[in-house]
Amino acid sequence: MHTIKPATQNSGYRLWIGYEALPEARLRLACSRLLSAVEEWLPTDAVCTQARAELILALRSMRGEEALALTSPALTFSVQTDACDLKEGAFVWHSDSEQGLRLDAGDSAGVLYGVFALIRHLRLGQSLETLNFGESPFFERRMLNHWDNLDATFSKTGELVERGYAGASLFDLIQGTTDLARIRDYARALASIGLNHIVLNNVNADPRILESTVLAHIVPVADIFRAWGVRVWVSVNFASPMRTGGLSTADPLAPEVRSWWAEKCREIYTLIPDFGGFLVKASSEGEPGPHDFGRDHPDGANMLAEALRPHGGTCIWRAFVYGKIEGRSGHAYDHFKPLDGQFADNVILQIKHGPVDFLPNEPTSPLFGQMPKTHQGLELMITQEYTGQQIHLYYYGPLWERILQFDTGATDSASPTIAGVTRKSIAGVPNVGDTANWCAHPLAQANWYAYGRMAWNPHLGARTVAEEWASLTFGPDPEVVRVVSEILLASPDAYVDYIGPFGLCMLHGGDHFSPAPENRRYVHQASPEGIGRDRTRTTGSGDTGHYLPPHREAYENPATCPPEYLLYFHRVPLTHEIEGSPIIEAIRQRVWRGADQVEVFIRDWEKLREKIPDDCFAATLGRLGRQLEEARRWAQTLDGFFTESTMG
Ligand code: GCV
Repeated sequence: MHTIKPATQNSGYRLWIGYEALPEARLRLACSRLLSAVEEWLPTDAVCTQARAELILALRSMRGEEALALTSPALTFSVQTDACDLKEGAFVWHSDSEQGLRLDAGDSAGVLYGVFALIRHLRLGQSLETLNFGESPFFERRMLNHWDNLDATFSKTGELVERGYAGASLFDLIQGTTDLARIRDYARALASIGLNHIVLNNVNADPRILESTVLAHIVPVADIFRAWGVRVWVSVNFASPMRTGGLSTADPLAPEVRSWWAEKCREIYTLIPDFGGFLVKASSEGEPGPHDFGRDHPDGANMLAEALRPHGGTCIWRAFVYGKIEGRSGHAYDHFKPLDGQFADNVILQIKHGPVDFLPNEPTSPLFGQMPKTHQGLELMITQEYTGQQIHLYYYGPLWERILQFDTGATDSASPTIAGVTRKSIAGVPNVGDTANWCAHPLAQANWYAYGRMAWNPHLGARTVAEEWASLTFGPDPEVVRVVSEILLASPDAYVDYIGPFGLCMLHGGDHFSPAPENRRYVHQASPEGIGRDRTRTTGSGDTGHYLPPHREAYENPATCPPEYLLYFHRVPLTHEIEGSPIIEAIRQRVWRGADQVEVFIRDWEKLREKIPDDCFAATLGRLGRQLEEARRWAQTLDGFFTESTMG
């Protein structure tokens, strides 16, 4: 099988939806036979119009140049958009090689997703004759939460996109000069992987987002997203009634505050009738919130929910709160669990995957599954704040697979996995910016793709998704698919090995990138007597007790605690054996093993020189080279630091 090597600059702009002629003649023929029937389809709304245009674009490209249509009769094609037994976004393809294809969907979005699925199946080499299949999205809201600042004046971290590593924001909502052509390409990419909600601005929210001029600038952006089945949201600043509304308070129980929000919602929904709602970070990391007025989280969330309710909107309230930094892992649990049952029905409590933050080497948050009377949502990072900032390669698929399928132990839920208890909503902080190839690191696109695919179907598995992405992005050459997906799949373990094995998390400096284990001694407590943080019930902070059985018992005992969380939950003596060596020796072996693995990635990537577009090949190689330097720096630092700190 051959791969055509496109030599275009910025080949990464096309993402996984740059269609080439299909390699197999029978598939090219099938595309050709279908095309004329699809051209006759007369859609009745904007979303189906996009679906039709996408299918025509794909069929024309995939059939290649030959006039194959001349040799075979055309197929028929029909679409039903109101199949009443199908839920929102769901679809079923019925195919008959003699006759043609029929697409049944629950709504227009289902038609669009059905079209993208058909194209994907054909590009992955499946034939039309076997295309009798249906799909239904798992999560109701499959969201992106942009952390884009309106401009640099509000940026706390000095970044236009907070924790963004791929250039500036795609939006310009203050001046209203957003590049709408690029937004169209962005919206198309989101639809191609089933994403259906987007929050445009940072949760550290600039109050100006609710000013009328800014709302007017959101309208054309929302119009584009709507045509691709994506609903727009904004993050709001809890003190907006004071900061932009001229009121003297933002107390959620004050009548004038409630009226202000109700009026603001009326204004928004007049402009954007399908507006999704508000995302809120409140009483967290210095952001204003109900606590400033002597109230609690439900008072704040329910007040916003009430203003949104008449319009069908939702309030997503974040559970990311912490008090004293050392007690951070237990804070959200202690605070929110007692509030179960107090949130309105159109509030979703959005919980980060980890109890500390988005760390790749911490356990899952114990809050999941423990608030049965509250809608819970899952928050993930696609951007790589703690996973190498798009300089290092870190494929999130394996971590997300583990999180989504983690059985919380909740006995009152029919589906007690984290995915099961957060079905209402999944959110990812995106890794894109205005850089030409979207994500800066060419292989970081795999994370964006994986997020959408796993939000659609959390049972897909990291390997399947990596292989799909590699094939759709670089073509079906088996060597390319194998090498790329093996590198992706090995990347998270390699990274965690050199930045903090066995649950040694947060060893980075304030930049969240470089090693600085001396900064937070409380997380590792390395000394000649031992290493690790005691979070047990018997002798430590008690965090193990936050989990439901069987995890509560498993985490409590070093013998049954999963090795990847050992030093997160336990302080062990230096003689503690793991992987056949005393703990410090095992740490040393792991950090160097991780760094060495990056050399393997480079050697493997080199094998693809002739098969990957030049710009993508070179950019990836450059980033892997930089990663190797950084990985060795990590290994050197941790090896030296832990050796020294534990010497008697
Ligand atoms: C948006 C971490 C990040 C902050 C982020 C915060 C949050 O602390 O470093 O940049 O702020 O999480 O999730 O609110």
